[in-house]
Parts: sequence; structure tokens; C-alpha cells
Amino acid sequence: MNDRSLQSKIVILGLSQSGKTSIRQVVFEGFAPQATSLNPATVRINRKLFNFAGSSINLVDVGGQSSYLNELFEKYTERTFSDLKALIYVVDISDASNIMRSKYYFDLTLDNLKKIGSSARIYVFAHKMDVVPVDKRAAITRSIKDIFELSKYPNSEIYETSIFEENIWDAMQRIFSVVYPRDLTKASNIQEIVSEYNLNLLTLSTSKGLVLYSEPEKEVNLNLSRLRSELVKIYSPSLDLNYIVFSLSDSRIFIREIEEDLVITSVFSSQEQLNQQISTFHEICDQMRKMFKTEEVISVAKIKVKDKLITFFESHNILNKEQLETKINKQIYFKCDICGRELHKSILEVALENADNFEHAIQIKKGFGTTTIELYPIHECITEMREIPILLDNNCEYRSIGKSRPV
Ligand SMILES: Nc1nc2c(ncn2[C@@H]2O[C@H](COP(=O)(O)OP(=O)(O)OP(=O)(O)O)[C@@H](O)[C@H]2O)c(=O)[nH]1
Ligand SMILES: [Mg+2]
Repeated sequence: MNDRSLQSKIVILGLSQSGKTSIRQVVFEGFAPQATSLNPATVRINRKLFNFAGSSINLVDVGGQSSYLNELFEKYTERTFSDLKALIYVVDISDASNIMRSKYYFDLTLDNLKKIGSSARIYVFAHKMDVVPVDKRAAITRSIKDIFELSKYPNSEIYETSIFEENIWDAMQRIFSVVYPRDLTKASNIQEIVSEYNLNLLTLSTSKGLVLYSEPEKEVNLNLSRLRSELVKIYSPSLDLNYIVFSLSDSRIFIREIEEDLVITSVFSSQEQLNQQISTFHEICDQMRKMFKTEEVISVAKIKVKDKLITFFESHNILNKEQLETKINKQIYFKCDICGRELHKSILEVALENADNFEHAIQIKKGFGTTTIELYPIHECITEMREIPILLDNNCEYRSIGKSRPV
């Protein structure tokens, strides 16, 4: 298993205020859509690694102000677009006056992707659709398609999206079904379970309903995981809802959350005995739980960064491997000098957030008999992203904190 194979990079681009960060927050970070209303503009680039059942999505959210976009295309195209699996280009359909400017950066993006020979798929989001009455939407989407000349790009698709509606999840599901890096061993184990127990369908999804594994691979129109969350809200808000079973035409559907944010759906034929199916379902859940147990699925990317971090410290004679294992996971508490927020991060978390910029985020300085480790955690402050210099001693213990600065 090589480490790149379980990581996919997605870049979200588009003009400022078009809704990129909001999409990231709602889909990947569990924010309520309303909570995005006061989002500050993203400064430069925000990169984050999200783990879904052992595979990671490396999500790059680029601040859409012209100065950042210009800087990206002048200096960072290679770094931003290399190994790209999917580009999400967000067009704010409520901002007609900027549509040609948006098209300009779209063309620039596609020119650059072509230049580096990228085979990334292109997903255009006709976004903020909630502001448009349903009967006017298709016409708007058609005109975006024309203006952006999408027919020129056979690997492009356009979706109507809004963070306030289900369609953002449908669009993300389509993207995930192409770019989510499936672990082939797990996929074939699931296949075996399906044939062993004679299932019609077995899926693993997030509780928001993004399907990660599905055997056979098919699109189910009903979002079963989300149905489960709705039922939990109605019937069992304070209890743990063990599992749900119901019949639908000639199928019997079982749904259960096996780990935090991992939901199993099994579909049996309704011909057989219910009792037998209940015990089979629990057996399947146990097998799947073992396969996707959180500790076992610390993403490969995380292990890679962890190893790199330990080797880096060891090469500077800072503690030994065993001691480092504990130290790099220990939370360091600090406070932002601008917004006053109290924050905490471990050395490993700083390294993970800055996997692309590791050498900057963690530096070791030696002089006059002392060794200082400098950490630069990034913090989403009131109006911008800021990095906060934290100094540690040669035991990786907190020594002092510096003034934060914009990144
Ligand atoms: N009506 C509506 N508003 C949205 C939607 N998505 C995002 N917004 C709002 O749009 C505003 C800007 O959102 P951001 O996500 O910060 O925009 P951005 O594209 O990240 O902007 P930059 O970081 O400056 O590039 C916020 O107030 C969001 O609440 C949507 O689907 N519908
Ligand atoms: Mg943003």
C-alpha cells in the first residue's frame, strides 16, 4: 500500500465570497449552514486533511480575492495543482456583476491545469441556488454552462448547489464517488461479506450520508444514513439508537452507526427470516467495525507525517523515539494575542495541518548551548488566518509564545 494511494487532493476555487469556505465547513467540518454567515475572507490558502474511514481528502481552499488568485497563478500553480483529482469551481449565481471575472479565473485555472498535464475532473458549482426560485434554476445553470463554455471540457460537470439544501450533498456524493480513495483490500472484504451473506447491498457512509464504500457500486436515491440521523433526532435524541430496520418493497433495510460518523447499511431480501437477518446484521457490523476501527485507520498520511516528524527530531538529537511518541501527541495550550481565543494543539497536529509546509511549521534552532523548537500553528482568527510562534525547549516543553502574524 503506498501512501499516496489513500489520499486525494481536491482544490476549491472561485471568487471571494462565493461560498468556498462555507462548503468546506458544512460538508467536511460539521458546521450548521447558518454558522457560515460571518465567515472572514480566507487569506491565501487553507489546506486541511480530512480522514474518512481511513482514507484522506486533502482539501485546498483558496482565498478568492484577486491578489491571492493572481499570486497563486504567478507562483504556486505547480504546488497547488499537482496530483489534483478534482477541482471544484464555485460560481456565486447571486453575484451576476462578477460573472465575467469569475470566468476569467476559471479559464486561467483550466489553462494551468492543461499546462501541467493534469487529468483532474472539473466540477462547477452554480452556488447559492437557494436565492433562486426552483422554476428559474435550470435556465441559470444553462447560462452558466454557456458562459463558462463547459461543452469544451468533456471532463467537466455542473451542479446546482446551496449549503442550505440537500443538493450540496448530492454534488459532493458525485465527487466522492469518483475521487474518494478506496482501500482495495477493504473493498474486496466488503465484496466477500456481500456474497457470503447474500446481501442486496452493503454500504459504509458518514452520518451525513456520504457513501464511502458500496457493494455493489450503485447509487441509492434514498439517503439512508441521513434518514437514520433524522430518526435519531425524532425518536431517540438522548439515547443511543442501536439500529433501525424497515421494509421497502421486497427489501429489508438495516442501518446502524458502528463508529462515530460511520454508518452501515445492509439490504437483505425480505423473503428470509427476520430473526436470522438480525443476527447476521450484527455479525456484519462486528466485521465492519473491526475493519474500520478508528485506531486502525489512522490515515496513512498521518502515519507518514508522524514518521517524518520523529525522524526529524531524532536527527537533531531531540529525545528518543519512545519519548517523542508521547511528546508529539501532547496538547500545548496557548492564546491568540488578537482575538484572545484559547487554543490547543499538539506538535503532530501542527505538522499535519502543514504537511505541505512542514519545514516552515516546525523549526529547530540551536545556539549558545540551547536548543529551541519553533512551532507555527495556524489559527483562523477574526479576519484572517494567523500563525502563532510557540517556542519549546529541547524536551518539547512549552517555553514561550511570540506575537501572531498573518500567514
Ligand atoms: N445564500 C447563500 N449564502 C451562502 C451559501 N454558501 C455560502 N454563503 C454565504 O456566503 C458568504 C461568503 O462565504 P465564504 O464561504 O466565506 O466565501 P469564500 O468563497 O470562502 O470567500 P473567500 O474566502 O474570500 O474567497 C457567507 O456569508 C456565507 O454564509 C449558499 O449556498 N447560499
Ligand atoms: Mg474562504
